[in-house]
Amino acid sequence: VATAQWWRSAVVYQIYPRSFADGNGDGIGDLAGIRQHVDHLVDLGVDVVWLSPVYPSPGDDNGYDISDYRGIDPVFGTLEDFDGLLEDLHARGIKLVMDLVVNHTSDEHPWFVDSRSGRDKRDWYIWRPPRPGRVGGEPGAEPNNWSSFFSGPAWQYDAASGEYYLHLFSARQPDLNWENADVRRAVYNVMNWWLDRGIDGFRMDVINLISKRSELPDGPVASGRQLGDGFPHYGDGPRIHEFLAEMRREVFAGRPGAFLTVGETPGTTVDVARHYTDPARAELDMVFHFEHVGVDHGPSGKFEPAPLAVPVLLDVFERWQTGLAGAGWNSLYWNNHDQPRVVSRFGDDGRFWRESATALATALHLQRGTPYIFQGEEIGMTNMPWASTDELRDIESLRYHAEAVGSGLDPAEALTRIRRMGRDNARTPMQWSSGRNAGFSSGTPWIAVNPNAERINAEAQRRQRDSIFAYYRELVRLRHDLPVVAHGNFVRRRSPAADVFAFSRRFDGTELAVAVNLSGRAVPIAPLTGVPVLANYDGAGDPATLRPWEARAVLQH
Ligand code: ISL
Ligand code: CA
Repeated sequence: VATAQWWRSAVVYQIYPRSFADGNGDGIGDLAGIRQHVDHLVDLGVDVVWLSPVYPSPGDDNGYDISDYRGIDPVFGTLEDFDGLLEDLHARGIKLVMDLVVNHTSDEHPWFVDSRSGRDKRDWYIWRPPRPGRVGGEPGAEPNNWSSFFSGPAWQYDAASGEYYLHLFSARQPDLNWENADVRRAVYNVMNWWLDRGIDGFRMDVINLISKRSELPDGPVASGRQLGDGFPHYGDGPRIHEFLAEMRREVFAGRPGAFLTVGETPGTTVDVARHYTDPARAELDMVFHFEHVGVDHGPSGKFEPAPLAVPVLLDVFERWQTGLAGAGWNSLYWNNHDQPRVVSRFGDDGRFWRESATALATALHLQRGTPYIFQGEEIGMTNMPWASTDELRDIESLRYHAEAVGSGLDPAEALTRIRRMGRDNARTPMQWSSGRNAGFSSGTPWIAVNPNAERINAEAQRRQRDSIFAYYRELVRLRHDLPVVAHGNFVRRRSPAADVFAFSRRFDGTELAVAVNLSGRAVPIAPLTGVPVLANYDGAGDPATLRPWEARAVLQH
């Protein structure tokens, strides 16, 4: 296996810096805090850290609105602190991947300030006049009907010029115009600047949205909705493969080292993802697709409740595993800073908390692909029992609440939906200990600490043999130690029970067989034959039955 694909046997750990560890007591996580917890990453055994944005930012979307691509926001520290963190990680054999947010900038970025004032960089963003016959600024005068990901139209009127600018996310996140070669060159310069500083790659925010159809046509309007869906005109857009190949040439070609590029690609399909990740095409190493985290979304979006059907989830996994076999590579994730906590979402964070967290981890980590662990997932952190909107910080949830209540939804129901799906569930402080503020900060945390920190925390689990943390450590070790986990093919096994995920992996004469019960009931299985390598229950149990949320893996030579 080519060393160029070193990430096949790697596990990535995502740090959301604002919520990881606060080094200076101002209530906000920072680089100094991360440096105090490198041992935790070493214990877990991860190979790579993906660091969510730490660049200067007004903070409209917690750092995903960047006003300077070549600096560190003072709230997180300094460039010296950053270099120190990079050195600490490298000294322990851990690589560092930065977040690259270049579909849009902050409205305070000097490029946009220049563009808005109509100077040289006007064409660096996407400006359009009002719809013909309409007066700019009036409802419905937007250049097209696209909605923003954060509610409302994707256009902001600028009275000074009489034009609108496009923002797929908040109005404070104007979209860059990738049609302009100067924009592309400026982005590649930023990437080269960070790589020259020693980092090991990039996670690329909504990278499959950067190429818009220049005519910007109206999108389809779902029944009962006002605004349209622009995705067909900007998702996996017309020049996306060209741009990614150009980026690869301008940034990575000829650069010595072992890098990782992972694209965040909402809405992409298996067929397009095979193109993105086929090594022969030299675009991206892997992408995050969203199909498995969309299975419990209702027709009107993520906040509309829809029950999980486990067989649907498993079919999604199977389709991506087989679809990217041969050429291409999967990223494997349950959680990130945008998703609710998986043990609460697809597991059982009450009675079967430990069993379901470890079962879900097994189902993911033993697939073919590169697993990502989001901070706190390795200790089974749960969703937060948000008591009121005052506790919420996320722009998406707050906008959703205002819009939904504005159109007649009961405020209590809106909050219930946010409690289930809101992004702040992922952003409560990392639970280091049972102490004050869960050991996250000596000050007042910027967002509430989950009251269950007393019971669920890293300090306790690092001491326990049968903790969720110990189990994740074992999963990481298996990927490192067993070539079949890193390189084996994937074959789904039919199972007598619909809620069982059964599959095998084969490599070089070795077969790994896996069976995971994704339900809280005992279910029948076809017995696995081989040497047990992993189990989340003590004692063998009945070979033909999986206990609630039981996971087993065996090896045959
Ligand atoms: O969580 C979502 C809203 O339902 C996703 O659609 C999310 O907005 C989308 O995955 C893009 O996410 C990325 O870009 C956003 C940022 O808010 C997210 O935190 C980031 O991961 C804009 O930069
Ligand atoms: Ca701080």
